[in-house]
Amino acid sequence: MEFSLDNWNHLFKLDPAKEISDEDLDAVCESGTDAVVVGGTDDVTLDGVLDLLSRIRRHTVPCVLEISNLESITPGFDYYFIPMVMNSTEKKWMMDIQHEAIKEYQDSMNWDEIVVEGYCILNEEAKAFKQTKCELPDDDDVVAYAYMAEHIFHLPVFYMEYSGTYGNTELVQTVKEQLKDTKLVYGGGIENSVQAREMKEHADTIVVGNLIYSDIKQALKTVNAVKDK
Ligand code: 1GP
Repeated sequence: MEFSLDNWNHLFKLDPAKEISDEDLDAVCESGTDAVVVGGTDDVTLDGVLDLLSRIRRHTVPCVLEISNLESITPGFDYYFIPMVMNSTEKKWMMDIQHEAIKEYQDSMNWDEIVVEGYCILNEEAKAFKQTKCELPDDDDVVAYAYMAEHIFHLPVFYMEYSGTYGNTELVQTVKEQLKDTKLVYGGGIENSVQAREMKEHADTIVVGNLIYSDIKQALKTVNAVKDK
């Protein structure tokens, strides 16, 4: 059976290009989060990914690689997330790099461990937005992308990516109302438990990234904020 995010409410995302102390990394892994995702945009190298993998592996928390580039793919993770950037203006980010990856890795791909994410990047300032040459969709566009993720591509996940800025809760709610089988993941700018709880009202799963590096104490509190619900 293909893996689904059914019971995952909270994820921490660690960036292989950023430094994290053992103490903070241990706290993240032991926080009660549902999984730790390794993923980033700039300077994601195999060395950086392997370093985080080996350190996270000292703990029992599930460990996910969100694939940024072909060079940094490695075995050893529990799950692999494959983004397809739906609002990119270049086919490359929706289709071609995934195609390239399939040609190279098809024989070793285990679909019990793979989740394809329909990404919609909604912060123009985000590195990923610029790198993947995205176009900022209006609200109706976003809802239509969500519809396409579910009904055309049958993707298990639609990811509203506001990386670096807190998103529009009303739009997250509207998108959630649109989706039936496809899970809604929200990520971006969560700075405290109130925001974590607010986004979790609508999204199935929330992702906390930057806050780990800017305020670890607040980051850790977002786990229980979401689990209490
Ligand atoms: C980034 O969606 C995640 O891919 C989380 O965003 O880093 O802004 O928390 P932040």
